[in-house]
Amino acid sequence: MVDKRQGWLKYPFGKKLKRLHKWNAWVILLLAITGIMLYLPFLRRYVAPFRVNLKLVHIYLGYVSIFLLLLYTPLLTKHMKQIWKRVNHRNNLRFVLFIIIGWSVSGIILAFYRHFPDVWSSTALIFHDLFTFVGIPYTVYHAISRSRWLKKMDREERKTRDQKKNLDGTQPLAPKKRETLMSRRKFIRLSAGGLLVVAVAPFFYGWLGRIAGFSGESLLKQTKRDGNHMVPQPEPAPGSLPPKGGGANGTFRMYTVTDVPAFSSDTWSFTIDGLVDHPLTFNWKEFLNLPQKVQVSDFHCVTGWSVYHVTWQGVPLSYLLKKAGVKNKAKYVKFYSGDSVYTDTLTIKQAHMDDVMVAVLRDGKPIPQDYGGPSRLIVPEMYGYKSVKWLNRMELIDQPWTGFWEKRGYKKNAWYRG
Ligand SMILES: Nc1nc2c(c(=O)[nH]1)N[C@H]1C(S)=C(S)[C@@H](COP(=O)(O)O)O[C@H]1N2
Ligand SMILES: [Mo]
Repeated sequence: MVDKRQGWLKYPFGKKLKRLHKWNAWVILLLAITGIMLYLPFLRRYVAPFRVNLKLVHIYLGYVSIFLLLLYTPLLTKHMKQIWKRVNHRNNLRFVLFIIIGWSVSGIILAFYRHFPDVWSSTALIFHDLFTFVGIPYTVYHAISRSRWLKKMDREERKTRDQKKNLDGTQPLAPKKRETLMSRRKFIRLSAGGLLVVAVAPFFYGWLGRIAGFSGESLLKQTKRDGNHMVPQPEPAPGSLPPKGGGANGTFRMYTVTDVPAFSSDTWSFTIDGLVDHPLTFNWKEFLNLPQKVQVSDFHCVTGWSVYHVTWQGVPLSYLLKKAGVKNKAKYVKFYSGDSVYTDTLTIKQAHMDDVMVAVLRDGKPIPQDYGGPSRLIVPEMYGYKSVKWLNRMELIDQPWTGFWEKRGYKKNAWYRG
């Protein structure tokens, strides 16, 4: 009988495995490249113009990877049986499957973050990172240790040694002793593994530090490293220290699309201008003398992470708007960052929401320079990209203005649930 099946179905088992292995290698490589580009903090500003599309590509590659996994599933049992006796291969397969399934599950939660509780996506993001920190070095190691040239080197080394021995008239080596002949390959494998661990360790340490909320340096050192020199420091109001929210639960991922700007109370100023009755400029001391409020709120970023019960202290935006006197013509508030690049807007109505403020204290402490200190906008009802860091100017305008991330594809509708 003629086999009428076409393409994939017609392939013999071995060929299917080989094909899947090759495709999987390519997809994982592309996922790694796009994923690392999305992750690395110092690439953020360069990736910004195409970040939204890059993320889409990463997600679609993820679907391809899941599709390959589905094609592989019917072959799994036979494949396992085939390699059962080779412990290394067996463990490799198990580990690779574990990583790919981990990537897939956490990836799907992240891709559909709006449909899951936010705790899911922030947890999924941590696992997605974690699987990457283990999976990528392992894959690279796997590629090196199983590479053709290493196998070839191994074979040639063995051949020459065997030949030598035979010329001497001695017996070929017993299989057990052969192990020692692999020293060169083993050496390369070990050093490759070592180098990989050394290369990834600092990134992992940085990540772990940020996730677990330790950064390998004491709070005192951190404060000293802080490039802002603001005198005096804001006075914590009751409820701010100790934070009435009990202290933030979760960690902020430090995001910036510029170098982190530094400020000093000698030169820092805060301006409200545009369509207002009284344009205002405050120096640091004057700004701190404005009435402040303490508030507890959650903070959500579209990349999947959330921080809960953050206690903020700052000047309510509605107070600033009232003081400057918003003209009837004004429709939007445009926010400027002291990094001179980042901007965003709110409608006048949104800007009057109760919990929108220019924060100066986070959990009772001055906002660190990296996280927008000395003063940042907080819009808890919306995704984090509205919360402009290093905020030092508000302009009242009558024409719409598209903010930094909205210009680059983020949704104009930034409502967290809505
Ligand atoms: N000036 C400035 N403000 C910014 C950003 C930025 O890159 N530059 N990133 C925004 C985004 S997308 C988020 S999620 C939050 C992150 O705040 P964090 O760096 O304190 O975690 O800041 C927002 N404000
Ligand atoms: Mo964000």
